Amino acid sequence: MREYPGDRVDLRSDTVTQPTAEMREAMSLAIVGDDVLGDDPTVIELQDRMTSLLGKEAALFVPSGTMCNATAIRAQTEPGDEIITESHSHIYIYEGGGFAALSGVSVALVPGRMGIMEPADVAKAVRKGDGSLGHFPNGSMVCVENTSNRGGGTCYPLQKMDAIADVARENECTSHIDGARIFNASVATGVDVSRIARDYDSVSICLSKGLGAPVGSVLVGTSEMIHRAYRWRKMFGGGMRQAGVLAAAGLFALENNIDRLEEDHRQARRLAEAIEQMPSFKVDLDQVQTNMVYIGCEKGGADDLVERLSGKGIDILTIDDSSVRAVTHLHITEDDIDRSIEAFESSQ
Ligand code: TLP
Repeated sequence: MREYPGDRVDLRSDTVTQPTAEMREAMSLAIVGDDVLGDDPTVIELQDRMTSLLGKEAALFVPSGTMCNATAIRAQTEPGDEIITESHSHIYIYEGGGFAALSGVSVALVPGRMGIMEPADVAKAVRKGDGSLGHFPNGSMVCVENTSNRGGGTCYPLQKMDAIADVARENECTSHIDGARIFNASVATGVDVSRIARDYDSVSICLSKGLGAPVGSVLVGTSEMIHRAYRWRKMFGGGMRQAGVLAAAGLFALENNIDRLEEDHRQARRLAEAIEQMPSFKVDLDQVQTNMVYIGCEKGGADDLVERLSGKGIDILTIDDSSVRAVTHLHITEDDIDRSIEAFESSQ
């Protein structure tokens, strides 16, 4: 389905999706109020819907995935605490160090294989202030990213999710899922989102990635945590007024765009399998579990590859000097994948 202007194939991210005509119609019909005053019925409906989908007590609509994680961290830690997360997690790599600046916490990094942490490694990384003669920060929150973006769009096996939540609980830590793409994980593994999140205190979910809404994320968790998060959202500048226009896009996305993620996964797999055959590029097919394809190229060659593909109408993203990323989403057609394969082929 190509619903954006131009004929470029934009594989930089699933964040590039534009609202379709039907989604725009739903947005234009939204009944709105003032969400800071708590009376926007469409925002309330979206929060209620997410609460029930995730099997939690309450939810909060926020402008971005980054603010969703930041709010979750601020609401569940104290300055001087430490969060525990995977060494390539979005929270650590791509959120501007917000955990330190906005919450005053340090970070304990856990190694991952394809972005997936082992429960035993998480346990090893938890340090407690008590009993350390005041030496250690207080490890108080475990953050798990599912799917793992830098891991390649990989999914946590359910039993690992459960075991990490157990480790968190045993160590008196709260547990958080950066579930920017938790619906991709659910569709790929066949496990309901509420089951994936069952043992976790909080989950942040993006509507503006594969689900196709233009803006918005939702934080879910206990009523008590959401009550605290509400105040932090305000302080971080994320209190929005007639936000129902955006929430309507989110509701439309939940109604129409979850099952179709399977299509994105299939397209990513097709692209990955074709590129894997090309001698100049490296793709680890084990990593390709959802809508992402990480591609290795020669050292120092990533920018050059991005430029060559760009000249052929294909946009991808540089990750580091020897790797790039392509992400499928609801605007990418079979034909776009054929064009992309040809462009990679002729850019070797
Ligand atoms: N990820 C973006 C970039 O920031 C890298 C992308 O193109 O993939 N958690 C995860 C796992 C994410 O991948 C992202 C966005 C976020 C949080 C933040 O969401 P936004 O962009 O809404 O702040």
